[in-house]
Amino acid sequence: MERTLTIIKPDSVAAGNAGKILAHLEAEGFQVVAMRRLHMNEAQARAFYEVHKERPFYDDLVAFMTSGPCIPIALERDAAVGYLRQVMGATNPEEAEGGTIRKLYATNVERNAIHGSDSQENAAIETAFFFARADLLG
Ligand code: 3AN
Repeated sequence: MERTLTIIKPDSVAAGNAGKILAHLEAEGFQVVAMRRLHMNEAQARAFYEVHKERPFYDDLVAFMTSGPCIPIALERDAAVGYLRQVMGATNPEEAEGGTIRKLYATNVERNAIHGSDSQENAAIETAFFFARADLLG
């Protein structure tokens, strides 16, 4: 079994899509290991997206991610990292395949419904950002 990290982003929570997205993930074989709701502050959002700090969209991304509560979830499944990327769809929903979460629920390239870790290494780093070791045991 492999683990990855998703975030149901503020656009999805505000639109009332969190439950539908979680049901979609469960139907795709993901199990919830740990889950929480939080409204990120600016320092948290800047730190989470630090890899993008030189990108032109960084400040807007931080503003969006702090605009309301989000739901980080540690997920488990065979080949979880790659499979979540597949189920999630392309960053830009216009380019996402039919049936993917972003095709179904994203608004645009920024307000794109969910996050998914892009490697096993980043999954471990991002999971540790939101959850304590004790949350992840068992
Ligand atoms: P992904 O979420 O598909 O891994 P990343 O890691 O390249 O994509 O981007 C992280 C987040 O930054 C995206 N989920 C999206 O909210 C935002 N983002 C990415 N590219 C753009 C862009 N060109 N314009 C605005 N926001 C963007």
